[in-house]
Amino acid sequence: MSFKQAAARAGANIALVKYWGKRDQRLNLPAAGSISITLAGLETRTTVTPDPTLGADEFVLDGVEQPPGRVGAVLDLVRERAGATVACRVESRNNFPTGAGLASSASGFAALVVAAAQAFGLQLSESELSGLARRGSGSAARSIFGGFAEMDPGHRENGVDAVARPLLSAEEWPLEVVVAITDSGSKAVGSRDGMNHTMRTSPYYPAWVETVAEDLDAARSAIAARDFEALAETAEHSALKMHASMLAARPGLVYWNPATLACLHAVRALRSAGTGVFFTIDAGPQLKAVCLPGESERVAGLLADQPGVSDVLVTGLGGGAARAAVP
Ligand code: 2P0
Repeated sequence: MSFKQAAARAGANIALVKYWGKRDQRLNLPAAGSISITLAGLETRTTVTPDPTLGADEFVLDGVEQPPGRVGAVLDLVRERAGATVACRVESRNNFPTGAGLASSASGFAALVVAAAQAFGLQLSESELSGLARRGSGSAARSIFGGFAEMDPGHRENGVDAVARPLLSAEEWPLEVVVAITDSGSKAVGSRDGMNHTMRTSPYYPAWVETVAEDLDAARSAIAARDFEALAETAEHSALKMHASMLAARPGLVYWNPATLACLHAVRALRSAGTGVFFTIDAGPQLKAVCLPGESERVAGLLADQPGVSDVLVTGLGGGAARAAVP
């Protein structure tokens, strides 16, 4: 069995039609599909070093040793395919704050599977990489692809059809993204716990799951037609509907803070006044504003002025997960 050190990079992604809930916990199969954009400027770089002298996997995130947890579980899947048993050291760096609703697990697991597959000499299709990334984190399946990507929930019990696919490249519709940072600390309830709590206790969860398919159809059509207004309407609806399902959980999950809400109203006012921008909010307090090309500077200026906003990040859409030079 041959193995070698390998590295990869992957961009974070932001869902425009949200993923919130699972149909299978063990295989991490989503209850419904989702559609996202992959970002250029927020990325994870990961190096996988197989090392026969290690007794167990090691995982270092942003210079801090972590329990290998799900990283080790995904490495097990890669090793199983490769017929290997050697332990690995995994070193990962995010160029954005970890754990604050900026989906570091998405870019993290996408980069991990690309690097690990290469480290163990596996030639995997993007679809296979997407399925492997999903086992680490559902949203990571989408970060294998650049631009606009759609996650299919699949129907098979073994989950082989629960993978993402590309819809449109970044170059074909180069939207811009402004992230308003309203709190850079780690979130109180992680996505996985939050979605499981919502599934168990929210009376609105069944309605959420039942209505995702129509949002996917609308978003897919809007993306194909480059219809920004239609995409804006669908994406804001999906985000607010997801948060409504969380708010109705017991106890309710409230990821927003006053600055999140100030940004939401600012974005709505801008769009009413003719600027091509819409908001989305994930399982954290940051607000993400998606803009037509050329609008992000103005949007960033306005969001930076909202009370409680500590920073704004401006970026565009980027490519899919890819091998990188070993640092
Ligand atoms: C999304 N989020 O579609 C949604 C919106 C957060 C809010 O995907 O349990 O960390 O690892 O599959 O991928 C976050 O969920 O959850 C997420 P797991 P993940 O982007």
